[in-house]
Amino acid sequence: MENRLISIKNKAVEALLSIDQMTDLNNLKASFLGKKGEIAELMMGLKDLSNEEKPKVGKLINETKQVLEALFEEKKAQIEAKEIAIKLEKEAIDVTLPGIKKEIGTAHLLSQIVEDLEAFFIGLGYEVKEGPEIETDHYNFEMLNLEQGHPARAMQDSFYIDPNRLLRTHTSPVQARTMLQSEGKPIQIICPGKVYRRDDDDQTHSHQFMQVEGLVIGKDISMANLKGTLLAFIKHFFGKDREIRLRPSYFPFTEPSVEVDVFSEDGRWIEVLGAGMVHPNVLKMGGYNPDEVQGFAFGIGVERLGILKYAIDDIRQFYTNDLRFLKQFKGGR
Ligand code: FA5
Repeated sequence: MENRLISIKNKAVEALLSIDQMTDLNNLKASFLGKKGEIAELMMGLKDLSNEEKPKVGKLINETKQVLEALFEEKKAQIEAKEIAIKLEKEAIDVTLPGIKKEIGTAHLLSQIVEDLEAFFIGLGYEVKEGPEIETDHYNFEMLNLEQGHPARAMQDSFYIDPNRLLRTHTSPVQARTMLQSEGKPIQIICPGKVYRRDDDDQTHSHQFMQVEGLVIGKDISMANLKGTLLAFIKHFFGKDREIRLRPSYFPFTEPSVEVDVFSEDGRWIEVLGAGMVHPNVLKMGGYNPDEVQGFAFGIGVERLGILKYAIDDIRQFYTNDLRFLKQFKGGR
């Protein structure tokens, strides 16, 4: 019997060496220590022994049973420890790993310039207005003293959708719309937005670009008010005393008219805006009496301002979405 018990013990030790899963352990334990296991089987055999042998053999079996139970407990603890270690490793967060950085974009340079202009003019008491990009011939030209067949229409070669509608060639139609809405009351507005022309693209021209229109109407408005406003704006925008010049010019909707050039870093005069005193015909069409009120107006080319301020070599840089270009301008919102 003793040999039998030793061999059971050895068998268990050997079997335990080869497993590392809890389910295998439970099965193995049942085959040795379960109700129908080897130990139970030996216990059953006790009844056939003599009264003298019974306690002796019973004791031996019990001892073996206890050894086996201890072995199984030990293995169970080992497997549990291993399972916890695996779980911990899987769920571990390495706080020293670099994080995932979210890149935060910035407003496009053109938007930054427009926002700067808006802030400046709002500070002077102006309101910001908007108008449609698809305009009627009526507002884009006729209300601005450019009737059908007027030779000056050729100055703004246009994209027509049908004989009456076109992509607006300038932001000036918002002047006419605002005058009609204001019903003779004083006006002080700016209007930023996109405009379109059949201009050939080059370093300083684009077929689509941005303007900021300005219109002031009231009593005793003079050319001196226009000049003072433009000089204050240019000083604000460039942050220093840039050299500028006002050139006499012609627009059908202003009289007298000027164009304003700013001296660039590479020694060129670059035209940034057109302006003038609102033509009496335009005032009349807008519902104002030119004998009682006067007005000045201007139309600023937004890209041209950017080109001058940041020494940008080509207007097309604004539209090609090259991040290397855009990332240089991280101001704004
Ligand atoms: C006008 O568009 C007039 N409506 C401006 C105006 C408003 C005059 C109110 C008087 C009173 P002009 O065509 O010159 O004018 O354009 C105004 C500005 O837009 C120019 O000075 C220039 O800065 C810019 N600009 C004109 N054409 C282009 C173009 N193709 N690409 C980029 N900028 C342009």
